[in-house]
Amino acid sequence: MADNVVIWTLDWVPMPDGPAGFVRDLRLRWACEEAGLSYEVRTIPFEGREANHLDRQPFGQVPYLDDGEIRMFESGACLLHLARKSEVLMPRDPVDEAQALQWTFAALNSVEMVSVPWWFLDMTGAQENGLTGWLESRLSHIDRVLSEREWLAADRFTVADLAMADVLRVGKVRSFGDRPATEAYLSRVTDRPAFKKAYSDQMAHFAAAEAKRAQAQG
Ligand SMILES: N[C@@H](CCC(=O)N[C@@H](CS)C(=O)NCC(=O)O)C(=O)O
Repeated sequence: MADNVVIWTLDWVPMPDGPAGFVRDLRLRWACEEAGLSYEVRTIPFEGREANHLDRQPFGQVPYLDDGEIRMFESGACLLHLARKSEVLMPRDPVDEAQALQWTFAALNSVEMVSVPWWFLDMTGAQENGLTGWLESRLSHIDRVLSEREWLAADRFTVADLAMADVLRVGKVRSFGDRPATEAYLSRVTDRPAFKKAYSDQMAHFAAAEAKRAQAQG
């Protein structure tokens, strides 16, 4: 059993228009980078992903992680697990901790819960998918919050900002409407060295997979 955190992701995703740079293993890489935790990344095959790891992720998705005897799926749950290891991600003060928890769930359950079906339906060409007004409302509320504060909780970066920024930085969502406070927030968060490292590692991982695949296809 590995004594460091193992982050599982796909061995390949379609390039160049696929999700490289946005696969949710990035959240876990980023959290480990922020917290200074040692980790390794392992892969499962993209082909057959619907069925080839259901014992680890019951919906056939990634990411999931190993940490000693602990095996977990759902990026949010994995983030909170990692956040317990480092005050960088999760404040120890109970009031600040409650704020960070609250905003982490807001990212995943109030914003991503709307943004993912919105961009997915938009991508399929649905003209008015009924979610636009809902998303507009969520994004403008967040923009208002971000116009009044630099960080979501504890007056500093926490796991809540990691989750919220990862939800909001999706290209389609980011370019939908004009939200200066959100844009400034995203620049601030994605300028962090830990994000940059996680992002460039994920891009390198999928670029290498693409090159290997192209070579094999010859
Ligand atoms: N709620 C899950 C969502 C996981 C998810 O959507 N994973 C994507 C990659 S970012 C995936 O595995 N997609 C492949 C598929 O659904 O076939 C989480 O946050 O972990």
